[in-house]
Amino acid sequence: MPPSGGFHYLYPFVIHFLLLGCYNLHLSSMTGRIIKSTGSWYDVLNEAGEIIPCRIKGKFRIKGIKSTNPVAVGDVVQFSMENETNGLIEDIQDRKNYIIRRSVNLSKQVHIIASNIDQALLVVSLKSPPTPIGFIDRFLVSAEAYDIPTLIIFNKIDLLSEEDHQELEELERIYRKAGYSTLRTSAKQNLNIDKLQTAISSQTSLLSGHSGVGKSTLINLCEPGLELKTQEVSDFHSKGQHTTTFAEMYPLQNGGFIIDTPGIKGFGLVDMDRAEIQDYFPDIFELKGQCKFHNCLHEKEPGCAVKKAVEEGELSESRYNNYINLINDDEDNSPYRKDIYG
Ligand SMILES: Nc1nc2c(ncn2[C@@H]2O[C@H](COP(=O)(O)OP(=O)(O)OP(=O)(O)O)[C@@H](O)[C@H]2O)c(=O)[nH]1
Ligand SMILES: [Mg+2]
Ligand SMILES: [Zn+2]
Repeated sequence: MPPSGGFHYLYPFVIHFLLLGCYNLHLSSMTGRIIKSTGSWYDVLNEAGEIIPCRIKGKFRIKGIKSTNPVAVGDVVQFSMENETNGLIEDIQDRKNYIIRRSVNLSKQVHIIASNIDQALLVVSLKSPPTPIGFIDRFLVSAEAYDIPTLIIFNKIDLLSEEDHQELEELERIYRKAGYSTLRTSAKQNLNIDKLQTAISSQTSLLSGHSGVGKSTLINLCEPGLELKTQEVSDFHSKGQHTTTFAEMYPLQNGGFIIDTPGIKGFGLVDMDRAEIQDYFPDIFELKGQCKFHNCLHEKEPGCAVKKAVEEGELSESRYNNYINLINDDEDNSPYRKDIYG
């Protein structure tokens, strides 16, 4: 006779509740957010702050886009428990926005880097490695197309010579004039990390930029507990690898999320009409109403207010030239179109 024998009449009820519990596990749908995706498994952060490894139930088709990944970091999903530890993703809530790149080999397919983003932080370094200005404009066009505000972070300020500083000031002037906020940082000297912390607080922010510009290093400084892997630029160049290998979202202690991504080399514009591209250059968009022709593409048309602004030094030549490069982008031959991680 067990010491608690007096309660044996409760056993059928206990078993009944246990069974009911398991039954409910299958039936009740919960809401969570995808914070990591590794092949066929997804980490879902539930409303209680727990991480539940989940698989996908069936196939998802996303209206309008053919993507290589059906579920992306940042997605809000409905899921149910398939057993005590693992869940099944049943549905994806409509995405507020998303940022995509063309997939490496399948030119018609895209890869969703992340979704439901409040802001993008484009990390740029003028040195070690230098970020081409064409890449900055291409990224900004994509973010504008999805209505994602972008803060441009010039990192590795400690490496700049006096001459480099002049170039930096020129870039800051160009992008501020186009309506973007910019921030100078040095992870090495702890410069403006407090400002970066303020900028990311209570927001879902996506960090993007070339490999080695310091994305993971900056996140580690903003949120010290994370200890993300980082690597010397010379080390990964010799190995031809980037350090962060897939996008992952981290909850911040003071609210909000930060998404670290692998460095991208090219950034293909997806499904954009030639005539539409100017709308994603705020500094060109502002002038287009003053052109003689309403359908002016600002190439060789007479009475073009955009070209006049370039001649008068009101619009930067680099922004204009990058715009012209984008509208004349040859889908098959452009190096950017191949969009290789690097
Ligand atoms: N001098 C200097 N070095 C920096 C700074 N920020 C980062 N680094 C160094 O740059 C190297 C690359 O930094 P990571 O944070 O790994 O770069 P990443 O952008 O995350 O690279 P991927 O994950 O490959 O995309 C590391 O050795 C960092 O210590 C900085 O402000 N100044
Ligand atoms: Mg990294
Ligand atoms: Zn024009």
